[in-house]
Amino acid sequence: MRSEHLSIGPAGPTFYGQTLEQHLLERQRRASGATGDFTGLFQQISLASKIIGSQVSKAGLANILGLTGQVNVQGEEVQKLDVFANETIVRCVQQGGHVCVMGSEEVEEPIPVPPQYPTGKYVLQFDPLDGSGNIDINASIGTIFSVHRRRTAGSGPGTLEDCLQPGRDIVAAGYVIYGSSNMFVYSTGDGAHGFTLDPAIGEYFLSHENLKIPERGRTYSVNEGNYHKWSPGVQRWVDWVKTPQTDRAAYKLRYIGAMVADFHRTLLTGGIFAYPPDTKNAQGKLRLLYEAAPLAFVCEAAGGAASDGSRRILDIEPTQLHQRTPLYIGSRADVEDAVGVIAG
Ligand code: AHM
Ligand code: MG
Repeated sequence: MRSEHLSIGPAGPTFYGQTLEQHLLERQRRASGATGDFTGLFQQISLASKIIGSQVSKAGLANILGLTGQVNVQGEEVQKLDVFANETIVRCVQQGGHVCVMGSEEVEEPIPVPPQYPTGKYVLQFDPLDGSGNIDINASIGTIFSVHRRRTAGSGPGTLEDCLQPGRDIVAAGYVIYGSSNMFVYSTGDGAHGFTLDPAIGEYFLSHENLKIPERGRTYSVNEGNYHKWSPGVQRWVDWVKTPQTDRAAYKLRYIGAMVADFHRTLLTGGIFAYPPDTKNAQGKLRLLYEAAPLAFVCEAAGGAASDGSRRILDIEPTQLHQRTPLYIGSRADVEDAVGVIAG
C-alpha cells in the first residue's frame, strides 16, 4: 500500500511523489467550475497541522519549560497544547477567506470570522487535539476536521445553522495523526488518501493512496474499564467478540485511548473501534460533529461503516454543536456484528 515514491533506498537520492497540495490541485483541475477555494482551505488546514505537529513533537521540552515557570520569546506563559492547537487552526483558516464560520471542541459557540477578513462558502469544524491526555505519555494524538458548504443564504458571517449539518452533507473530512510519523488522511467522498510528512522538507507526500479498510478485522478497541457501566447488550457484544467462536478466534484488544490513533490502526488493519453509551454518558463520550462524523465519512469512503448502534452516523441530524453520540466504527462486517449482537 505504501507508495514506491517514498521508499528510501541505499542507492542515493529519492524521488518524491505527489504532495498533498499537488494532489488537491490535480483534483481541482478535474472538477468543472472549481474556484480553488477548497484547495486554499486545505492549504491552511495543512499549514496549521504542521505547526501543531511541530509543537507536539516538542511537548516534552515545553513541559520542562512549563515546570520551571519560564515564558516563551513573546513573553507569554507556555500554553496548554490543545488551546494552542485550537488557536493555530483558527488563525490560519480565518485569514484565508474560505470559511464563513467554524466550530471547535475547544470553543462553546460557533467561531465567527473576524470582520477584517473576507468570508467564504465553507464551514470548518474540528477537534484541534483529540486525545490530548496522551501528550504527557508521548503517545499518538491527532486533529480531526470536517468541511461542509454553508447552508444559510448570503455571503456574510455563517451561523450555528451552518454548523448543524449531517455528516452525509460533508464535502471533505479527515484527520492528522501526530505519531511516529505525522500523517494527513482525507477524503472528499471518493476514496480516502493518506500523506506522510517529511519533516526535513515540511511537506506531506502521498503514501497511502485509495485506502481500503478490510471487510472484517481481528481487533476490537474499546475502554473495557467501563464494562460495569454498559447495557447488557453492549456487555454481550464485548463478551462475544473476545470469545473464540466455532468459525473464528477471539478478537484481540487494542486501546490507545486517543480516537485518531485507534481509528487509524482500525482503518489500516481492520476491526472495530467503539465508544458505547454508559450509565455515566447516556450518549457515549464522543462528539458527533467534529469527532464521529468526520471519521465516519473517511471510514465509509474507505469501504467501512459507522453506526451509533441503530443509525448510520452520517444520517444523524445534529441539534447541538457539542452533541455526543455512541460510536461503532470500522470494518463493515464488524460494525454490523456489533449492532446485531447489541440489539440482541
Ligand atoms: P478528548 O476530545 O477530550 O481528547 O476526548 C476524546 C478521547 C478520544 O480520543 C478517545 O477515544 C476517548 O476520549 C478516550 O476516552 P476514555 O479515556 O474514556 O476511554
Ligand atoms: Mg476530542
